[in-house]
Amino acid sequence: MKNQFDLTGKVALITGASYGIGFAIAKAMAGAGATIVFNDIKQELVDKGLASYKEAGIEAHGYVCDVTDEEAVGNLIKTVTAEVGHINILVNNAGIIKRIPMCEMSAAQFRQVIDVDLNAPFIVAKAVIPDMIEQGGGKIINICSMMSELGRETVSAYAAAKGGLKMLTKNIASEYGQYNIQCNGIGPGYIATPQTAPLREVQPDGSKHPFDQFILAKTPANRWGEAEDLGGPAVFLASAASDFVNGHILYVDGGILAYIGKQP
Ligand code: NAP
Ligand code: GCO
Repeated sequence: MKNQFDLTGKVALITGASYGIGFAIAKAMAGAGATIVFNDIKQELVDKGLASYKEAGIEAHGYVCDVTDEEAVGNLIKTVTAEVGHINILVNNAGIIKRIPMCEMSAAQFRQVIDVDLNAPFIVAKAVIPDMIEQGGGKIINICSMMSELGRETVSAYAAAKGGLKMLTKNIASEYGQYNIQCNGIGPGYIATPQTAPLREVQPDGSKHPFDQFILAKTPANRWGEAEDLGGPAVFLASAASDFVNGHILYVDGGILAYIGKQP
């Protein structure tokens, strides 16, 4: 039987994938046979990423590109298509968070988060879709969040962006499904990466950060996720195994969204 999860011959562009979730997804896709292309905002991060891929035995192609810059993204897609090949899989992974109480947040700070977490996935998706249509199809995976569904103190811009990204996902699926393009989201739970490091810092007295304890209590799996937990779901959504899955958000959260919380 043909392996439905095989990505041999596919080119995958994963944004912001020098480390963290993007890197883990790229590693899983490379394991399934895909050629990996990634970008990051600075040359030093691309170099760091290239070294990590090499260490993992992966021959990745790294480029400097700010995903919020429409012209730079257009040039990136042209360059990748010429140097590596047609992009079959796009993972909109690059993202930022600002944890600031809403009434203390400036409009400029709010816009910056929306720009990276919502406008950029639109910019990159729209840059790859025409060629995917010409190639007969493609896969787009948007990295959403628990905050695509839930709110909490200090993350108004992030929640607005990730909620918007969920709906952009559904809209891309609706608009381009007829061209054999599947656009789905992955909603990671709380994953141990640099982005969440401030929430896991050990306290001066050696105890766990209160937020760390809060997340463990909210997660039936009773642990933080590892970036590697997202590899399998990403390969599924990038492969023929998910050819009739479209506009879906796959939450990979150890059960957070299913759980009312620990009884007192
Ligand atoms: P991370 O460790 O902060 O990595 C994000 C990457 O995106 C970094 O390499 C970052 O570069 C890059 N990036 C930021 N702005 C960019 C831009 N304008 N252009 C190009 N690259 C840019 O984050 P992560 O935890 O791996 O998260 C990856 C994605 O998953 C994000 O979309 C995040 O919101 C989402 N997510 C994370 C969690 C979690 O618990 N960690 C949960 C749900 C969803 P710099 O280092 O220069 O900033
Ligand atoms: C926060 C966290 C979250 C996670 C993630 C959850 O401050 O609440 O950073 O937003 O990063 O997106 O899925």
